[in-house]
Amino acid sequence: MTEETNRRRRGKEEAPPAADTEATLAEEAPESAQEGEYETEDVAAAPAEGSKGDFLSEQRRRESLAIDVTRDFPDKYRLSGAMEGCSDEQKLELFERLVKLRLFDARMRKLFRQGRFEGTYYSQIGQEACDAVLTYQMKRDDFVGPSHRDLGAAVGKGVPLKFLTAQVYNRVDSPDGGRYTACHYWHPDYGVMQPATSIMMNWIAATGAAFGYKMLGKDNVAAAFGGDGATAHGDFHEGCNFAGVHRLPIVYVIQNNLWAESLPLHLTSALENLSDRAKAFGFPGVSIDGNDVLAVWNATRAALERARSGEGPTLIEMKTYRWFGHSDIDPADYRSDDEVEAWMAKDPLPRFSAWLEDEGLLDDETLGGVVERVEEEIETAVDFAESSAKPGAETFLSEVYAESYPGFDVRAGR
Ligand SMILES: Cc1ncc(C[n+]2csc(CCOP(=O)(O)OP(=O)(O)O)c2C)c(N)n1
Ligand SMILES: [Mg+2]
Repeated sequence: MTEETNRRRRGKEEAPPAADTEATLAEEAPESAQEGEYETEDVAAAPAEGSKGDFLSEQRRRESLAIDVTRDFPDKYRLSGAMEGCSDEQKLELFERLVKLRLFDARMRKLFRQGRFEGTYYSQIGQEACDAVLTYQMKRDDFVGPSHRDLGAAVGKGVPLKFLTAQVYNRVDSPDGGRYTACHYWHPDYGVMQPATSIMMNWIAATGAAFGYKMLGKDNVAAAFGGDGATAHGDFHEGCNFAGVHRLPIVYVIQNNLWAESLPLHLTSALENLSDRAKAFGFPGVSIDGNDVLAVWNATRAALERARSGEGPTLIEMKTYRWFGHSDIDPADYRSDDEVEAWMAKDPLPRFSAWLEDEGLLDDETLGGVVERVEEEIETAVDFAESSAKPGAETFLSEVYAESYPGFDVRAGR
């Protein structure tokens, strides 16, 4: 670390960061694993250059940095200012949700490498502030339309981790009964819809929910989340246009992480600020640092108030970055190491924790309590998911058709 790095915590140099957390997150193969069946630390013990071992050790390096939520960062990214209308209790509760997102994500990444669940895993690490800070402020019966990288949308709104873990594992205790792609997080009781595989379906659904609220005269609001790449999809434009015409109670969030799978932003849009797109729809657009919790809080709070008071939609572009591949089957070698490192230095969690320390709200003891509670919830959630059954083939068409399909016995599956 250079001189410009701030050092905030006593004994930081001596003590390895978040040692307890790392110990708990150590990769343990399940008891049932045959030798060689699951990844172990040995895979990366002596990597040859350019080998798979090299790649895995780099993944692990990033993961151990990610879970050190009070690590040092360049002074230029230090936060200052206020969180409008946010109580001290709320600031700490929000911090705990962000830590939960980070540690859960790191844990799921390891469990995926161990083969504990199938398919793939879409990591949100680096982008947590963009969705959780908004949905944390919503009422439980408000509507959230998340996308495929929006673990935070559900956790911010209070969905317990056990349901989300069962979703990743495709088990019957998932709200979808274990019949859908991993990381498409939702829970109907918390007003969070399940993202569809087709990008921006959620944008349209949230717009429809906002239209419904307006027609029924309710004071609810909706929020929709999408990526930079998704703003080139027709549904983005149709949804925004409709919301502008009818001044709907909705907050639209673009999480601009510079890439859509391997497609760079400059091949998606010629704009520098994607919030400029709002001009075409007749409502305000704003671009902010999506890794600055204070900026995200203040912008989303204002947009939610605007929506709830009947003034109409807002489009917020949050500039952010995913630390890992599009999903965990993507090595993301289309990005440069320098680009990744530059964004890792802007990690939203250490920036927010340093601000909380400056405000006198966070100390080592408080942090220890947060990490302990979060780790306990994660482990309980993993146990819950792993002991939940896999769905049987007979459930394949359950809840697909409202009534039986002509010529087909839905219950019998034939
Ligand atoms: C209509 C549609 N087209 C393509 C895909 C495949 N797909 C899934 S995610 C994705 C990239 C989305 O990029 P972006 O909107 O920037 O979100 P990010 O993954 O970066 O969070 C693509 C192309 C899809 N699911 N639906
Ligand atoms: Mg993107």
